[in-house]
Amino acid sequence: MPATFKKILSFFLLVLIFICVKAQDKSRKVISINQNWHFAKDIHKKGNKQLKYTTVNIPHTWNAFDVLDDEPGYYRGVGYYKKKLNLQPTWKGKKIYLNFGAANQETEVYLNGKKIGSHMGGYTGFTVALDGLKFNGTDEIVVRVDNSYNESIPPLTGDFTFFGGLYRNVSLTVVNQAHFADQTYGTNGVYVHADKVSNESATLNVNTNWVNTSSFANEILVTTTLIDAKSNKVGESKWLSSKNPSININILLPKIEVKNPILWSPENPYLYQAITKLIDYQTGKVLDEVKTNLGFRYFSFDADKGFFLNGKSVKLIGASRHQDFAKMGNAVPAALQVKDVVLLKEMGGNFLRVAHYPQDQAVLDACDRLGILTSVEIPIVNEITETQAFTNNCKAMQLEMIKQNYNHTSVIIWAYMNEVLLKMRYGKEPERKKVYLKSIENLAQQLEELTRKTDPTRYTMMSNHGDVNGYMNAGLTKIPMIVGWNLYPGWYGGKSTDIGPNMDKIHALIPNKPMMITEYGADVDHRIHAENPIRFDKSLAYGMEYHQIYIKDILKRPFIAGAAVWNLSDFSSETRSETMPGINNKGLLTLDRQPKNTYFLYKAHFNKNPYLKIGDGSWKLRGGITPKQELTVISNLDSVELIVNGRLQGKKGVTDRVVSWEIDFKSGKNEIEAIAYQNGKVFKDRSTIDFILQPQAFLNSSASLNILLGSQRQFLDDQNQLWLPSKPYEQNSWGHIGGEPFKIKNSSRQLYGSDKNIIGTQNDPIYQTQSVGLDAYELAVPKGKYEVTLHFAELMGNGIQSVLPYNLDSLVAEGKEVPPQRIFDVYLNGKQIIKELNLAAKYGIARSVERKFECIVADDKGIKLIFKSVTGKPVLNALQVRKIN
Ligand code: GCB
Repeated sequence: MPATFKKILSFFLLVLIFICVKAQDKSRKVISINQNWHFAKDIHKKGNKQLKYTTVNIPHTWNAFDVLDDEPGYYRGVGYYKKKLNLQPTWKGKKIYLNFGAANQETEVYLNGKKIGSHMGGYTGFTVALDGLKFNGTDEIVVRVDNSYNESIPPLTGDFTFFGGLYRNVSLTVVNQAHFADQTYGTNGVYVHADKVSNESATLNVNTNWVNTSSFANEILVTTTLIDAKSNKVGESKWLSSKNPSININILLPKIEVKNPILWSPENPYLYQAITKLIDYQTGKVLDEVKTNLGFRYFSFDADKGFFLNGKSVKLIGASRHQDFAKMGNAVPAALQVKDVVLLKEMGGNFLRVAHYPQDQAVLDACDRLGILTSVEIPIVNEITETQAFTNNCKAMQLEMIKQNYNHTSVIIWAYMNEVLLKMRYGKEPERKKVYLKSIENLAQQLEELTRKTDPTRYTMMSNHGDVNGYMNAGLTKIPMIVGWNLYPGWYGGKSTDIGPNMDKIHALIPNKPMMITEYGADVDHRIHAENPIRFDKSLAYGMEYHQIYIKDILKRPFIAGAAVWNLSDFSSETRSETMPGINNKGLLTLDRQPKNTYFLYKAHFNKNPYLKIGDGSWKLRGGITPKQELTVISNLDSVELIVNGRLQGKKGVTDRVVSWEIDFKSGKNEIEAIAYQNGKVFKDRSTIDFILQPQAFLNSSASLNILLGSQRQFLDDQNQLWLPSKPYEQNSWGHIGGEPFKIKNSSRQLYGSDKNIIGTQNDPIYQTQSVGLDAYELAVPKGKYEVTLHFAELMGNGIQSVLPYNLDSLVAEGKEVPPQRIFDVYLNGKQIIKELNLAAKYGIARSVERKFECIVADDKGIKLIFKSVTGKPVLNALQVRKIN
């Protein structure tokens, strides 16, 4: 080995030793134990004896994959995790805690076969003391987690998947016997908050809880040093105990006064740090040390003028967030969770509704760091159980939420009920219903009091659905300090333009209460496009229209303190059907966090930097029967020039951040460039879009055609095949003859096709629309050999899921559909290819059926499919024609 290399190596070794010694010196160690657990599902619910264990790493959920299949439902039961602990001999005599970021939803913890702790509720952290360790290499922990329904634990129901498992980090904390802790709430026991904050001064309060498990006899000194972002000391506070301090101590340190604090805000999320130490006064030895980041800010809500931060009016704009991610369920590494906050920040958002439950500490850490204000809530969703056990669990959760997130500067609101009148119980028993409503009011009142008492520095909030009178009559709008409204006109009911007038009405009815729109949104399936968007088509274009209207109306009204889009990203909701079964598509981002056009729209509105984006840039494969189609550019610049395939389309002014051109696409690749100028700077965006021009008289040698019947949308399927809407037949062209688009009314809602989960396919939109009662399908094609594929699914009748699972305008959906009475034959160029097809009887309701045929066209009569009824009306959902020779 060359001498210089040796030198470098020994230098690094020295550094490593130094780092290790430093780490060992630390009075408090937190050691991740996420790796190498043994896991087994208790599918027989018989205990863990005959279970088959596999090795997993945490975060882990046992539902990551069973929600991906086509069948609705997922495993809700027991799972066991076990692990041998790797304990360092130097930890003997120390206090060791086992920390869980969360486990969904009931947990029991065993050490060497003995139960040492338990926890109820899936979304808050908890800590178990590891007392009685043997330190002989055999210490083993077993964690039993159960995500079954439990009527005592919220959420009882909800539009999201209750993934089970140890889905947040698990760690050990090793501390001296005298240490900071507030074990009841799973925190380190140090709580900081600032008051009397202004530009000139601020007061920092540090409340410490510490335990002295081995009855440490010396006096103990507790200190907090406040440092700024450059590590300059800004203030200090000290407290000295008497000798023989007691076992549990709660001490509020003398206040720290700070002069001219740099205030925390979305523009400047400036963080200080409080370093709090527990010191042996005699020896000076630091027994424990906890570091807490904090910012100084003051804020208020006003019923007429909205939200104020540090004395300035600020409109809260952002989104709600669920914690799951594509193919991971809720077991998502912290880095990905932080990325969500970064995406929200880049969008120009300043607000995150952490919904419908507390989330990973990494999320709020990121909000503190990036300047995103937040509200956090416990998961009382849709309904309650009127029992003491349920009430107790709600209160315990509320306390855990507040204590565990207390130090986050970003938090300004604690919330506790979401649409609690949505699943109204006892609808047909008025007297019993009154009692139920009273129970809800009581629970709300108790949670409100508990919250205000535990944390008087923040606001409280409850989020209601659109039944304004219902909430007022139930006394619920009086209780919280802010009322949040989840409003969906233009989606579940009404028109998008109703949002402004609706809010005016609510403000007039409850004039003294600050309010926010805590939810609004429309399903947008990123695979679906429409030239003439309509409600429920799930197209990007409809989502754009919807959000444009809402943004305008929200910005116009100062009394709307803030608004949070539902949702930042698509999320798992196993009970949903619709175009992507199991997923709620209201995200601005997809489940794997790809931005949709709606995200770009928010970015153009709220990110102050110059911005230009070809909105339809991600629609990389599109088509139509004419080359003329609209192309949208999203920008916050005044005007934009568009160049298509080298030809300037002219410059246009931008209105409400959007500008569109009708352009002539050519078949094949189209090079698109958008250009804008501001203050001598040039901004550009480019995109290449493949266009399939589907001529009226089609079919050259390589052509193929994928057609949706009863639909007006374009669909890009998972195999990247483009499906275009059918059209009525014209001579020398192609199209359907006869038939009506399938339509079903779900209560007062006219759905787009069907919302049923189509079994046997991931490309549900191919089957969710159909032509009913069609006579024929004709295609004028040149001579040759063709493959003709017919796609069917019976859409009528009660299949797996026949109604919208979520019923926000409290309309009772019709549960029953008339069972189909339909049998039909199909002929291809005169030859019978399908005889007496009875989809319902043969395949069941809502199951995809694909039938492929070949035909040779020898004359110039083309392809003709004839549909003949035996009983009822024939149907066809989609059709593919491909020239194979
Ligand atoms: C709501 C609920 C939320 C749902 C959302 C929707 O009002 O609070 O949990 O996911 O509507 O998309 O229907």
